[in-house]
Amino acid sequence: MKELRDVKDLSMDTGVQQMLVKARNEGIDTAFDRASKMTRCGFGSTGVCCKHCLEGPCRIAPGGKGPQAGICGSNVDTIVARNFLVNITEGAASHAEHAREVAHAILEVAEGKAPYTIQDEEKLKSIAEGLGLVTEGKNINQLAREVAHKALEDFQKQHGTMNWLKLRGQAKSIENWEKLGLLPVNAHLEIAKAMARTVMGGDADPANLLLGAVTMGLVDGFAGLHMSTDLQDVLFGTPRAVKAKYRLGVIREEMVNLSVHGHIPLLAEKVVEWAGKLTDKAKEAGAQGINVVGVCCSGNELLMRKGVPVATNYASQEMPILTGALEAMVVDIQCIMPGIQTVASCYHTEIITTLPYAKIAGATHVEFTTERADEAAREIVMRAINNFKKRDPKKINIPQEVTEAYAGFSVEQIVEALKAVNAVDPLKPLVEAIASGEILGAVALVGCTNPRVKQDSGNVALVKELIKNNVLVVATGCAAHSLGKFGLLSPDGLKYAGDSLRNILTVIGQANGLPTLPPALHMGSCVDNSRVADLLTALANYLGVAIKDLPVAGSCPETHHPKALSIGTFFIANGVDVHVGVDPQVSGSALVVNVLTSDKENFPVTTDGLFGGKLIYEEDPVKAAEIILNRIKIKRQALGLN
Ligand code: BF8
Ligand code: SF4
Repeated sequence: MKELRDVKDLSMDTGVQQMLVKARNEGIDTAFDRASKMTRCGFGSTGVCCKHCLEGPCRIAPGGKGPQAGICGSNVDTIVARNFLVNITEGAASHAEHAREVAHAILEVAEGKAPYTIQDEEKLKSIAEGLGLVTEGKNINQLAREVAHKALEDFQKQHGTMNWLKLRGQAKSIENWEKLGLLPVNAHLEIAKAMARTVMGGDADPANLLLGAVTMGLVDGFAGLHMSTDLQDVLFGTPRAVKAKYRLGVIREEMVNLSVHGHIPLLAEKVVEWAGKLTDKAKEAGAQGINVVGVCCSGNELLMRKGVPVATNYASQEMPILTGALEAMVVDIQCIMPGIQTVASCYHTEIITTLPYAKIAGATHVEFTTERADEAAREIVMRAINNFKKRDPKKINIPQEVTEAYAGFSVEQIVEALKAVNAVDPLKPLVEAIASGEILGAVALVGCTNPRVKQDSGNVALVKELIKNNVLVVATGCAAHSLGKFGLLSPDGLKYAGDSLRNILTVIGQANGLPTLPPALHMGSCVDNSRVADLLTALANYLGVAIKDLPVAGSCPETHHPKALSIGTFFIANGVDVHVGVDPQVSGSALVVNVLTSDKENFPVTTDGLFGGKLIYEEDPVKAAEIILNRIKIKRQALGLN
């Protein structure tokens, strides 16, 4: 058995370290300690293990020693490419389901069957127009119904390509995908096709499988990310700048604490609403009120739109329970560790699952449907209130640290902030700063934390290095939470920025009545990487170039989920370099590595050659920043900028 690591090596977050010590003292296993004990499988981690039929598992031995083909004759390139496509499909399916749930909810709202009210009518109208719908003379519900039908068509149509791809894709990117024959028809069809081609006896051409992965990246980007963000903004409002708090210290001893964890805001929003309505019941139970805190991407959704505090990000999702002051954790889907139930069983905390296809054995299940959203949310909040009295005071230990952060930087909010500098031509100051080199380029810090990596360390170190070099940083997902926890979403963090970046952020901030903008702009949850794509599209269109020409990149230093890979594939398809700091499990195939990283000179087919963007795998965040900076400089040169 491997030895447990020092808690200081597991997370940068002192509150998390404090909870890890508590867990060990109480004999409770956490993801961090399970990661220390888990040996990495050499076959799985290089992608060479195939389990696509019962002749296997077949695994290809490295270095040419041992079997070089599976029993069916699949070679290592086919096996690795097939596994990669399965990974991307899992990610895309997660996001497509998310988007479909929201599209379906909008339809129900339009038909008066679900208790939500459309918050951003203007965005609904602009989406409807973008989809080619006639808006004149139609009321909001009629329009919402038609938009929902257009969204649901992206899961049904049999010809052409997805409506949302045409709505949100940049013209030059679409042209390239069409030329390469990569346009997805509908999300469900492509997901089914990917399953069919990766089954035993399906597609055995590694290059073709990798192109299939690109199509799946487009499914993720348009029928996942873009559709989710667009429809969520319609339903819950487009985010505007908010100030909020981060870290485990947001859990309050005197309150009923309820954490919302997962992804789809249909649940999270209703829980917040009902927490507001049931304050009196909490007081009757002896608490001062109800404190909703966010975890992971549901946390991001609530932070962006409502300024709800964030307790923690992915790898440390068990820690809020260990404070002994969390009455309930309500979850929907994606990135929910089953381990939370094991930890909760040692405390009074109730884990509440809500989706029929995402249950956890031992947890309470309160089925959440949009039709009965109010009843379900009320029951969830009441359960939390009823658990308040079951606390064990001896077990309560809440880390005290809290940091402040700004969030809510939708594209609409960014443009509005820029309008304070140039009302007529808002993008001009930004583009000029990039052209002059005052801003070297832009990087989106995205994705996760991973219990195998010292939590937050990669995300924070990489961003410090980038902003020192005057790179504008935007952030999403759990990586944005890392920045929030360590002051990089607050004006304080500007001390790490290079002079010219600091000046520009200060000018824009002051034009908006703030001391300065933070060094990194929080753009939302993982599906809100669509906002990053929208910003790139706006910049590319302004300059009359393709997205691939822009001096920009994406980076996911602490990757953990297949969704991060499918999002990354979407950006590579748009010609954006994507860095991952965790092994993407393809190293067993030189062919797959060469296609994706495009590092080998004169290799016949590369993502860089086809799309203008490539995969960068580097575990050291400082070295990764250097590689990213060099690529940004190359793209600047190609644009004629020095
Ligand atoms: O969709 S950032 S750990 S919670 S996968 Fe998961 Fe990664 Fe967090 Fe959000 Ni995204
Ligand atoms: Fe082995 Fe081929 Fe079956 Fe994979 S599909 S398990 S390589 S026989």
